Amino acid sequence: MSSTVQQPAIDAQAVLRRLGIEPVNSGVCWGEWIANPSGGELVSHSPGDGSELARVRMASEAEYDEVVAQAAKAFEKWRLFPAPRRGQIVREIGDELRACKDDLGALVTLEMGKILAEGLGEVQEMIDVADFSVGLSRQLYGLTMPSERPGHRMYELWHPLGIAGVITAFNFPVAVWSWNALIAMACGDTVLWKPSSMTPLTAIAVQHICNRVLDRHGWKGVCNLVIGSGSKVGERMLHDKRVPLVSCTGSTAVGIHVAEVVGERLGRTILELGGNNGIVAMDDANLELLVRAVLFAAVGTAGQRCTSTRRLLLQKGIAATVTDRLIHVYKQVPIGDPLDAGTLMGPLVSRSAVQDMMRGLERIREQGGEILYGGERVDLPGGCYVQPTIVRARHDMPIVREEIFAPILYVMEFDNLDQALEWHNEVPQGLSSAIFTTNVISAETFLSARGSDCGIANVNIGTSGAEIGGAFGGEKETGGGRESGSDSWKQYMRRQTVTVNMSNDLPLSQGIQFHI
Ligand code: UN1
Repeated sequence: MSSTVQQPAIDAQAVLRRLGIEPVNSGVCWGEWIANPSGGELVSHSPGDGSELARVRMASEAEYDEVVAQAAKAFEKWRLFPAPRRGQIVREIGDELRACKDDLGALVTLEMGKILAEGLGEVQEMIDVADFSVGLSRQLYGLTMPSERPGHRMYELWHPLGIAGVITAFNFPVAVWSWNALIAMACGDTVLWKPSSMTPLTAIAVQHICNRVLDRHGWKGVCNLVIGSGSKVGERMLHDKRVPLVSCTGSTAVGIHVAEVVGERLGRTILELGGNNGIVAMDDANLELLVRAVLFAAVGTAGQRCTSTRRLLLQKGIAATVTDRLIHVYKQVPIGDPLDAGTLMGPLVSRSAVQDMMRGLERIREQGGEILYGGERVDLPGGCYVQPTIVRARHDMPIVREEIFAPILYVMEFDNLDQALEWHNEVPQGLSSAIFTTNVISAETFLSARGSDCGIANVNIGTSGAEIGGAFGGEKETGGGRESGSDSWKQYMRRQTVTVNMSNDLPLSQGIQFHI
């Protein structure tokens, strides 16, 4: 391990300025920023060095209501604006994102702590979603189906749904908004965003970008921002019948609450909750690829992706070699300022995240886990740095079933694929998974109905770093939601099944006769 303390290559103040961030900002906007909102003040700190970046005035319940009223009003018109023209507006948002990719990527790094390469990757993910969404705006296809009745025609129409509520987490502070918002916009919905209180500035920067584009076209109330406390603004959104869909990324505990409250009013939810992702590595795996993939998936984003690899199941023939190689590479991971191009692992998001990791490690030790590498804090400015950690674990340690949002990798040794599948699937979460093998039978078994039970299953690729074109999400306690690519768009629309009678008769379906 080498620790680096260097002057950041990027001027944080200049980045903030270029993105429209002031020392004190309104966090409430419906196209117009609400001046000096009254829901209290939030201070955004950089986990990279603990410094204050800026302050944000949060929404009170009354200001939340004002924004929702504007979003509802805008929906009345936006839903009638032709979808391909909505797509053009999304395209311009994509262009603006391209133009400010460096700054927005740097702000993600400054505010959340992921390394710059990953901050830039996150903005690229938004650009990719924008491109996808532009195409989608001309492809909101419904099926047609043959009617069983003579002289009848059946087909389905997809209509805009309403206001899409989007609750995002700190770890992907802008990409996850784009998965929802840019698709929802093409679908004709207006969007109400409640970002994590840990990353308000990235949200404000994105709102400025959207405002710029929407203003040019005379639209207000299409993209809306309400930064506020979960207990006030978040709860109000969950209970709000004007918001027919709430898409929430967060912990399983939060997701259960969202499902209960929104479900009670029969609103829709899209839930993207905890992951506890495993890689199964067979004796015949390409070990070069495996070690590189584990490094990115377990150490990348300091283990704070919902797709991070947390469990590495090694077949016994390669277990010792792979474990040794991993310890060797873990020792060389440069930890330090996430803005520094040489850094591979930045800080955790906050000091309380460091405490959670340390408490987790105590429980791991109590349950018989053996720390093979890491497990310590790293003394760098801000106090949010830790070592990436490898633990020799047993699959039946209770803590292995939990998601600890930190760079802790459990290594376990198995005998055969059947045992590996059993262990792989026995955790309550079901987001992402992978197998490393050069044997087609092992690979196909992993992908079969008795294989991985996750929403994402990869072969010879780690568990993180999914492309936007597929549907993203997982099963079991991950919540069942799907976002971003494939046909995820359907959740942001309402389906109308249409039957048209072009005859002069009234035949009934199922052959029913009903005459006087
Ligand atoms: C998340 O961690 O919430 O697949 C999202 C990935 C990224 C998205 C992660 N494309 O790792």
